[in-house]
Amino acid sequence: MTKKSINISELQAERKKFKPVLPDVFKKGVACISPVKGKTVRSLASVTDQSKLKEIFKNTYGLPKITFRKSRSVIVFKTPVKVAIVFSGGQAPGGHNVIAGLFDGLRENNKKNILIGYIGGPSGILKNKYKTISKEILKDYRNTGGFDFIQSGRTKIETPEQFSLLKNNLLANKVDALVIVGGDDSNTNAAMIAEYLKKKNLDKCVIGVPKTIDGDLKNKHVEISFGFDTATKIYSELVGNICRDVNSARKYWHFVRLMGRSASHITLEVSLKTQPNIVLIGEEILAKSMTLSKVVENITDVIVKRSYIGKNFGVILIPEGLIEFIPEMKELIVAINDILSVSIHDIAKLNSFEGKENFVLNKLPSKLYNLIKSLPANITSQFLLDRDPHGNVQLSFIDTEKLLLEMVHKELLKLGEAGEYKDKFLSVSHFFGYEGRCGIPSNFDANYTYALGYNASALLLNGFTGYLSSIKNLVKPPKQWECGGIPLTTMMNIEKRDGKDKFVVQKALVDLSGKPFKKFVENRDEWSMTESYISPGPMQYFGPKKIINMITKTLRYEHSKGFCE
Ligand code: FBP
Repeated sequence: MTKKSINISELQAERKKFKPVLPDVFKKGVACISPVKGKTVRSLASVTDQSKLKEIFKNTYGLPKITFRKSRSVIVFKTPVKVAIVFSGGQAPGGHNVIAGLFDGLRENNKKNILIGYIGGPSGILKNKYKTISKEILKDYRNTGGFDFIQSGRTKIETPEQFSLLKNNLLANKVDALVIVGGDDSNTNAAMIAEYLKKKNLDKCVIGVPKTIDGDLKNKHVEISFGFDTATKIYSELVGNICRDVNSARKYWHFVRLMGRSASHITLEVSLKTQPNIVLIGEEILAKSMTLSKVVENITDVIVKRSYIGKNFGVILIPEGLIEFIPEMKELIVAINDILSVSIHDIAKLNSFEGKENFVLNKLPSKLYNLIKSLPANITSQFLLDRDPHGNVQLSFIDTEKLLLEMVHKELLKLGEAGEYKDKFLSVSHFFGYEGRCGIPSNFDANYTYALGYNASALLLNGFTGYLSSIKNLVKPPKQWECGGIPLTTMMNIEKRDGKDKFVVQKALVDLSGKPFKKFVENRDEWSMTESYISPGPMQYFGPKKIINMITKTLRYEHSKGFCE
């Protein structure tokens, strides 16, 4: 019986023929490279935190940076290896190409090398649910979006029992190396697993791969996480279309919330590409310690000013993580988190959601109680929904765009003479999130993810553990990309989680002194009053190189020598 292949569109069928470009260093395969060990990489943590970090990661702290160079001698890895890959966290375009790159790197080296994929994220490791990956079944997934080949999940491996189960399952399956594809939390987990296995004297490698559409897994060693490029191209197309619609009909204000659980990178990139009227950047709001009512006041201000000149329309972009950047709202979320974790058993005994809500609200200090009560009732409930396994509030379920819209509306009604804005302020709200996570990867992401997977095979075949697969020089064509590994522990710092200090891979927020943000600031006043909209159109896979190989403005500006050329 022949294996049923998956349903694919005409575009995907064509896209299957795309051959990702490998960096030149891998021209002759994984066998013809040599890993050059650099100096020990300085950790991003503070000096005091470094000694604590050293205590926790006794076996994997202080490793050198690895850079791969072409080598004349051929290293043959004779003993076949068995490698497992797992997706962890939210989907991001290009995940399947990480598998493809890893698979090809392993197989080109030794036909007997085996790759398995744990199903459904880290819980697949614990349940020992996996599939063996063959060239045949992989072929329909090359250059496709989504994580559906092996799926993903958010289970966090943290208890001693879970670590022991993971170890036993890796041993039972004779897995030599584990590749964890994830964001900051998942790579924190990868670092813990690498340390744990080393401590147990097991010769097993753990390699992380930087994934997240949010673009917040970045630092001086990681230029960007995969998926950000494609997701922002998709959102920019949608926002650009809305801008054009707004400019055509001239009757609505569109409030658009964009994904990005913490950092506002997605919103910043989309705004640079589409030039809407109002853009909120969470990091700036935090730096200016703005209250929710100040944010509302600022938006209202622009709406009124535009209204004076007859422009009762516009587009406003809101980052998903905004709420946590408004100090008083953050305080509220932290207080709710604390109540939820301290009173977990009491809350579990309550049957209705209403009962739980009242229980939590009544435990809040009066200032925070009044704040939450000032929000629309349906939004209040969203603050109490379950936290994710990493203790984060699930911001994708908080309708910030509706919250702001309602508050702005109220403000306008107060301002206008008897119902002046009643007919003038017509609004529409949108949330663009899940729409961007599984798109067919852009050329950049297809190449980048393939290279990340291939590079991971080079790291683990050379016996490295506790490293993040790292590809740099991304503003250059893929052939010139630099490949190697960065110790995971160097990317960690201390953060408060569930009320406790935890070592986690540091999240990168929008840098307010960085070039992308400065470029935005330079232009936003003009964008607010004019219709400077740009409609970038759909992402292109075929056509002029300039268009199909376009990288994000964020990456381009961050690595430009002058000011944002
Ligand atoms: P990762 O950081 O795991 O890549 O996920 C990011 C993200 O897409 C956020 O932008 C969003 O808030 C969240 O996932 C939604 O999570 P879920 O898929 O669990 O609803």
